[in-house]
Amino acid sequence: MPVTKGEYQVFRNACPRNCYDTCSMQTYVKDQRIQFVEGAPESSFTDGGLCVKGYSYVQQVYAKDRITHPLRQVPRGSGHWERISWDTALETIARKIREIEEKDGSLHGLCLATGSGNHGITNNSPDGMMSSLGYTTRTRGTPCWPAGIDAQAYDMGEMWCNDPEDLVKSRYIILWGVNPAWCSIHSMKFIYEARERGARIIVIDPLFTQTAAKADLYCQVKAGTDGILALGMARVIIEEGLTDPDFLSNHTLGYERFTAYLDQQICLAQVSEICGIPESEIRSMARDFASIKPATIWVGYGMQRHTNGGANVRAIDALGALTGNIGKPGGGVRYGHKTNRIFNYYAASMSPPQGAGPGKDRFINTNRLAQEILDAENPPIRMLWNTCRNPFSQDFNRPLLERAFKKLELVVCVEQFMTMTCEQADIVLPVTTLFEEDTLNVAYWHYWLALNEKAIAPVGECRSNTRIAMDLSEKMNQLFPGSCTFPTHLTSEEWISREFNDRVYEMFGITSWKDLKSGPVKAVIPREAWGDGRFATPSGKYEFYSKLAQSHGHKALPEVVPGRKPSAPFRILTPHSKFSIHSQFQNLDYMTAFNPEPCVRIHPKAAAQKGICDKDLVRVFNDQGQIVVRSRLTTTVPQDTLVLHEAWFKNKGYCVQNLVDDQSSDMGVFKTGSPGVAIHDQFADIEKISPAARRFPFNFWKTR
Ligand SMILES: Nc1nc2c(c(=O)[nH]1)N[C@H]1C(S)=C(S)[C@@H](COP(=O)(O)OP(=O)(O)OC[C@H]3O[C@@H](n4cnc5c(=O)[nH]c(N)nc54)[C@H](O)[C@@H]3O)O[C@H]1N2
Ligand SMILES: Nc1nc2c(c(=O)[nH]1)N[C@H]1C(S)=C(S)[C@@H](COP(=O)(O)OP(=O)(O)OC[C@H]3O[C@@H](n4cnc5c(=O)[nH]c(N)nc54)[C@H](O)[C@@H]3O)O[C@H]1N2
Ligand SMILES: [Mo]
Repeated sequence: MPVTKGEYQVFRNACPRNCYDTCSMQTYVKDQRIQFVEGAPESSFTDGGLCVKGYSYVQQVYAKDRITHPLRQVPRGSGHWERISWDTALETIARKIREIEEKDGSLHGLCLATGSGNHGITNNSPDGMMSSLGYTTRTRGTPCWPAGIDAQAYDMGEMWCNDPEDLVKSRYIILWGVNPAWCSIHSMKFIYEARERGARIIVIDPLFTQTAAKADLYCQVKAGTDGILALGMARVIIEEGLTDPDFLSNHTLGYERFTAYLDQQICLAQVSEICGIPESEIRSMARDFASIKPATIWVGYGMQRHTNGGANVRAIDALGALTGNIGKPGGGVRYGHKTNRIFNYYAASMSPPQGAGPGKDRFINTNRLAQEILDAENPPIRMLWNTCRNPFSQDFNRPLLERAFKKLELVVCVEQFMTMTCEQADIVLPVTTLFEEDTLNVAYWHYWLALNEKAIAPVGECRSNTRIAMDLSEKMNQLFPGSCTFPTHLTSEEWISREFNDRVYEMFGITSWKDLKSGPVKAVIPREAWGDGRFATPSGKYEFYSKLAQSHGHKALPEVVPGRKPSAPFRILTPHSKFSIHSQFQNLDYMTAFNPEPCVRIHPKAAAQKGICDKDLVRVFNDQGQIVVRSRLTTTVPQDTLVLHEAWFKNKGYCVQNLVDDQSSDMGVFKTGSPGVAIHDQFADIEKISPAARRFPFNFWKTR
């Protein structure tokens, strides 16, 4: 039973967005309606506060345009929608699945595309649903962080980092290609506290972000050159004798080779020219980083979304090892961790039905969905089950995606809103929000675990991902007995309890998952990441020289790898926005009030050269496509760069993926199964739209 506070019933919730902060929440319900939400006070990370998106949840749940019943569109893309019953929707889907199996003799023609829409642990059920039908096609990988994960795995054996709450112990903090003031606002308080205790804050980012505005030193690196900058710093640290000899001799491998490489190949004058930072600044940053202890680097996911992103992260890691900051309180090279992924993932792990025979799933690169659909054959991908993902807004090479979707015979989209992807679907199934289901959440950054309770009944006919899987299983078995093993009648309590095991209880210091009803709990952390100096690499040491990396086709040392060659005059960056998480939230009225229109940010000097003034209607274009949008002149962006934040502005036709292709980054296959994607190695040109051209009706998103 929820706690009663005055006139409210108060429920425990956890924000399931794909976000560093994964906030523990409390939800206030009166008359079966959510009245307001707040951050849970028990979590010292969330600390009673939410971000701007979190506070707008109430509006998201009750939005007038939320999809609340199943819909069918005939023909696909026509906008002719009709309301259908769940029974009709599930039967149509079940019959199609059977038809595919009969036609192809396998279910590889059925593809599950999942994304980061909801990270609740029992929300892995779509995966389980596929396994319970047989052997299907699945997307594998992630757009977030793969290159950096592999880089850290080569260097240290695994991605692992200190509790972000220990940032307060740092005396020197480099925020390298990360923008927590927008993307992890709860981390900022630890950074501020560190500064109050005397720490210096450095931001390295091509954009002068809101985080940079709070820093003591801002370093405007040229995008994709972070590796060279780090190696330049490494050279200074070694030359000036500022390394940690004990750490190097006891806990590292390949230091001599690394020094030899730096001696031979790294010249500070060149470094300065390539990355656009004065030599004196590189020297002083290197000296400070090496001599002020403990020092830490937070490596962001933004900076590894390059064709050389993994190599760049390896070069940055090396700074932590050279100075012996790794394994220390307030130290380390922080990127993320998966140490709390020790649940049973029961919802994801189902067996195929009897008679499915031997077989295996077919995997496709999640970051190249369009190309993979086009390439798949024997059998082709016939049906797409799209859930927790909005490819038409978030996937790469949108024109190609349009072509790929034409190949599909049935597209099912499980959604909350009529997204750009729903517009390309045959059937849309309405899904619950976090407040309408029970689940659990952990983060990839902090170390808290929170229960998410069902606070209200599902809005309209919405069903959770898990309920949908149960219902499809029931329908499959009703029509084709024995065709699906997914459980049909588990209660949400049973789903949750099946995720727990003794390791989880031990890690979080609880004896029953029901303890979480009294509030979130934090993992008992015995020591800092790599605090005992033993690494998970083949040698057990920090590997400057990684034979494993070499065997995977990379350089053994963290060497300079040149970035992608520009194919147009401007680099385009499409980073994450304060007002949205990807395609979510910006569509709400609250957000439109703060951030009414998309724009392209351009430096005034570049704008002058192009004859562009503030708020002009401009066309940003490259070989792949175009966007028509208003300009915003700002000195926060470099002169050779255009910035278009990714987000779904409803009815504005704005989609950055018209311009962003699916070029892979260098690493990611080792730990995530697919390479990352070079989201920030993209190029375009810009021109003002003449008043004459404006008279013609302009389709904002249509490609050339
Ligand atoms: N408000 C909000 N919060 C979010 C998200 C969101 O969409 N909105 N998304 C969540 C998710 S899924 C993720 S993966 C994380 C992402 O979190 P971040 O990695 O912080 O995401 P970005 O803002 O895309 O990129 C961070 C910074 O990297 C910079 N950058 C790009 N290229 C380079 C480079 O070559 N070198 C350097 N030094 N910097 C570079 C960008 O200019 C940007 O300021 O945030 C999570 N939190
Ligand atoms: N150009 C450019 N592209 C990018 C990025 C970038 O920086 N620049 N960032 C990339 C990154 S890091 C990421 S993580 C991806 C994110 O891309 P996606 O994974 O597509 O992320 P979202 O838009 O947050 O969520 C997808 C959909 O899930 C729905 N959803 C929410 N809750 C639920 C639920 O419980 N069930 C179901 N079925 N659906 C739900 C939402 O309504 C939303 O439409 O985008 C990537 N794309
Ligand atoms: Mo992400």
